[in-house]
Amino acid sequence: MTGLADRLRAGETLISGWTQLPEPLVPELVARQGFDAVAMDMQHGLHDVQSVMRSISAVAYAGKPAVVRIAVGDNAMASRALDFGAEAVIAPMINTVEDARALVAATKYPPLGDRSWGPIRAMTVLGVPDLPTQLRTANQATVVFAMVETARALELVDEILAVEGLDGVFMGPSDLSVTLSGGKEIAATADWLDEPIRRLADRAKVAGKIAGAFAVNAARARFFIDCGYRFVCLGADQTYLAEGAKAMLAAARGQ
Ligand code: 3PY
Ligand code: MG
Repeated sequence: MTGLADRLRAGETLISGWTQLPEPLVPELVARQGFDAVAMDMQHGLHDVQSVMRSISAVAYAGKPAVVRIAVGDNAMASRALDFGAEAVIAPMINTVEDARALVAATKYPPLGDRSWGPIRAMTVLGVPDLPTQLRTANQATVVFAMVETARALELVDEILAVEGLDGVFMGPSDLSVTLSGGKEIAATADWLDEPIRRLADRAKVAGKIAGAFAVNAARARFFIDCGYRFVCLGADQTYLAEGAKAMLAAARGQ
């Protein structure tokens, strides 16, 4: 199986599932529904270190790459997620060049960063044959996304994109709506976000980096893809469950 990084670097557009429930059977089930990858959310989701470690294995068992969104500033966890076998890390609220540099330092081996050595579990999950291969390939085989989801980050987008070793930026439309409206609105699908959303994809393209985004629904996923986003995370496990249950029940009631 070609890895997530290779597919994204080759220019493919991928749609990932998103999970928040701290139970490895859920990401495995999501992985088997045809998504290109599955993300575990440690920022707003209920995942913890144990559930992420076990979920990465469950997603690998389903033949898909695992992605982890860490909590704000938790670069130690970013490094651990890669050591557990995650192929990509999404870091929220990257608002300064220093935030982006610290993220790269934790997630890339020298000379790009200071990632500490200890990848035995990752090598087992990903089938890396030996230590020299891991050292030679890991920086290129892992994708590190900085979330650009605030007014502050948008102002610095070119500088953040220029940080060496950072593979891409990732749009968080909810936080963007809250910060751009000065705390007056939460509106992940509002029309007035379209311009900054398009701008982020355009700036990433100019910088030669990958643009990712979180889509609250399928229509929004289509919009992000049309804007040039190539790693789109769609919905979340709690929504899949709730909407599937409601639709099935309504159909059974003839509604
Ligand atoms: C946002 O929309 O702010 C996100 O972080 C998506 O998960
Ligand atoms: Mg956010």
